[in-house]
Order: sequence, then structure tokens, then C-alpha cells
Amino acid sequence: MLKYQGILSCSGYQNILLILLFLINVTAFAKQPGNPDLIEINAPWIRAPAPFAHALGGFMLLKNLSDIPVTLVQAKAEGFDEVMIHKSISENGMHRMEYVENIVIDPHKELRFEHGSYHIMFMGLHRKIRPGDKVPVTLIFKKGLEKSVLFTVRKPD
Ligand SMILES: [Cu+2]
Repeated sequence: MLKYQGILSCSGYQNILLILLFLINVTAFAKQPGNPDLIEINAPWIRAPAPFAHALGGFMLLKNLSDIPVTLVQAKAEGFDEVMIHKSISENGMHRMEYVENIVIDPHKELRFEHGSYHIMFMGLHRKIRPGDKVPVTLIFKKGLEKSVLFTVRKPD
């Protein structure tokens, strides 16, 4: 009993503390959520629908101003059957779109979502949307990071 107390009150206790501190640091690093303020979304817009269009493309410039990579995994918006991240691909004169599971944006890099490349696909409109409308969209990144932005509906330049 005495021996046990001795270990606990001297080096043993300190070691436990050190190990705990170490674990807390490791956990904090692994779960580092990033800072949504360090993700910048420039000029988000949705292509105004042509008559009878049921899928619309959304575009933006996404900047990662932070010191860690951020991974976009999903986009969400009310008023559509489904919202997905897509990439347009041209191969041998054929155009197609691919579902993108995630996109990593390295620290201090930017990624342009534009016609013929990455875009957000809004499918199955529940109501009419017109040029000038604002559509709230939540961009979801890994590690629980979220960014809400208003996309403006407009005709292409
Ligand atoms: Cu698409």
C-alpha cells in the first residue's frame, strides 16, 4: 500500500499527466476542424434555368486561406431532389459528368467551379427559380467543417 502510494505521488502521477496531455494534443490535432472563416467562396452563382430544365449548374471560386488542406465532401440545399458535386469531362469529343466524392483543396490554394469542370449540380427543382433569386447552400467539408453561402441565380455572362 505504501509502495503504491509512493509511485502514485512521485513519478507515476507525473507520467500519467504527461500521457494525458500528450493524448489530448494528439486528439486535438487529429480532429482539428479548421476554420470556416478561412474558406472563402467568391461569386457563387447558379445558372438560371432554361424552360423545362430540371438540373442546374452552380459555380464559384473556392479559396482555402488556411494552413491545412480542406476536403469538400458534399453540398446541400433545400428545394431540390438532390444536390451533388460533379465534374464535367471531355473525352474523344464526348462530354459527360462524373459524381465527385471529395475534393481536396491544399493550403493557400483555390479551385474554380466553372462550366466544363467542377460544378455543383442542383437536380429536381421543387419550385420555379428566377434570375436574381438567392439560394442558400451549405458546403460540407471533412472534420465537421461547414460553410453556408448564398448562390445568386443569373444568366451566364
Ligand atoms: Cu453535373
